[in-house]
Amino acid sequence: MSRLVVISNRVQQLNQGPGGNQGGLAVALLAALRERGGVWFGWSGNTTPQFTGEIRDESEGNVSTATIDLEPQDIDEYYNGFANRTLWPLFHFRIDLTEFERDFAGGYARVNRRFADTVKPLIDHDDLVWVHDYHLIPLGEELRHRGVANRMGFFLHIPWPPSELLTSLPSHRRLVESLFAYDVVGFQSDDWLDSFRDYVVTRLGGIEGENGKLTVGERSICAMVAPIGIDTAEFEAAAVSREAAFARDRMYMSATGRSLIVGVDRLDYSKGLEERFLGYERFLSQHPDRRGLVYILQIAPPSREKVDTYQEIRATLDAHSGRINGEYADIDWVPIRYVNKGYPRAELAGIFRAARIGLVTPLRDGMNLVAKEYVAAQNPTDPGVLILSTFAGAARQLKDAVLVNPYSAEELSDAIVTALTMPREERIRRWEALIDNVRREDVHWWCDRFIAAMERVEEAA
Ligand code: ADQ
Repeated sequence: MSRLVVISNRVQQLNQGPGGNQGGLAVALLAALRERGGVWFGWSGNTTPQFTGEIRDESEGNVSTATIDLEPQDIDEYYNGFANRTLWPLFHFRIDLTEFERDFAGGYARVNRRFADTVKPLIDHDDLVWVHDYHLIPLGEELRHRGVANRMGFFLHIPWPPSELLTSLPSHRRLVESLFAYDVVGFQSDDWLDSFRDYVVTRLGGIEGENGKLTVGERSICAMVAPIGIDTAEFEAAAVSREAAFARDRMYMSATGRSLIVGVDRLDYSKGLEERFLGYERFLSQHPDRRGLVYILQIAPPSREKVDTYQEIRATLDAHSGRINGEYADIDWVPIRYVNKGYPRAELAGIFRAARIGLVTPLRDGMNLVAKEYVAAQNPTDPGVLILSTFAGAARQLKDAVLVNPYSAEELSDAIVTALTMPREERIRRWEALIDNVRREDVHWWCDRFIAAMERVEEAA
């Protein structure tokens, strides 16, 4: 069995122990690494005044992590620049927020070269190399230039934009061509793969073959859909743990007899938080009889705070929650509890289980794992209702959720009423269909599916 080399912007540290707070992705990748042996390589999160390429490694059995420090300029141009001011907004269809700076593109190329230079000596002849996400699209090509002939795959965790949007990126052609250095390129849903295929065929003159094969000039890739899942068994267990029960009781005691609506998202404009607050406000204004009987708990830990648009969305949400609470709160009831911090996974699972409604309404999302976590945490005999945006990759799998257009305050308001009044039998029926998918297509299934596709590739040259 070939070893695995995982490369991503950030690396999950080993040795987290049982009290650790690993997400499902880290759990699955570490499980695959332990099964095969291998290395996980990426940026340490630290800066250094002068890039040296020095690798810090840590190992545990047959698995190691290897990290490098980057210069402040790298972080400005590559991470806060091209990755999060250019690609992230553009790939989430927010051309209005996309910044096009040559310095960003230059820094992005430089950091990808730095990654390639430093990781290359860690790759053995027969290793499978699996690169993750938009930070590292050109890495495969940089590795090929350095003579790496291994089987290589790339997985995009975020959406792939329609060609009309992508072509607004000055370097769009080079970026897409560089993906042809990989052997396998994976997307979260059919929608994103369709957009990618459209670009390749209509703009690059690529040719479609069987089983996802796409050919441009001399190079062929296998382009596939591999929807990511969660570690469902782990999350289901977390939802009935002592920590979860404690969190659930805290929620119940603080709001006896009121229905909890929960939202948990990184504070990011792609998550549709502003529209969610406005939809909830519409619900409060249209249904005076229901005021006081429900409340929203919105948990939104800040992210990417160096990027201006993230400071702006934070200020906007502060303003909306303050205004809505000011307008509707009473001496014994607050309609929105808005919390800007992270919680341990078991507590989160308990909060999900206490919630009558899970509100997952991104404007655009590659997949969205919170939707799946909400489903996994429910009580099978009295499950809550998932309200899910049709623009999340997860909506392709979770068809039995109450699907909404998150831009429409009226639809959101109606969906809340539908969920609050849904009979128990219907809740159970929908939940059973949802959990069936969340269990079957979990994160281990996803990982195995992608690795199997890489294994099917004949060794390059
Ligand atoms: P994200 O945009 O980060 O991921 P998501 O899929 O929802 O979005 O994952 C977020 C994770 O962080 C979830 O596991 C959630 O429980 C956790 N989390 C969020 N807020 C938290 C809090 N306050 N406390 C503790 N944990 C919290 C990107 C893409 C997604 C894609 C994933 C995986 O944008 O579309 O689903 O990668 O591929």
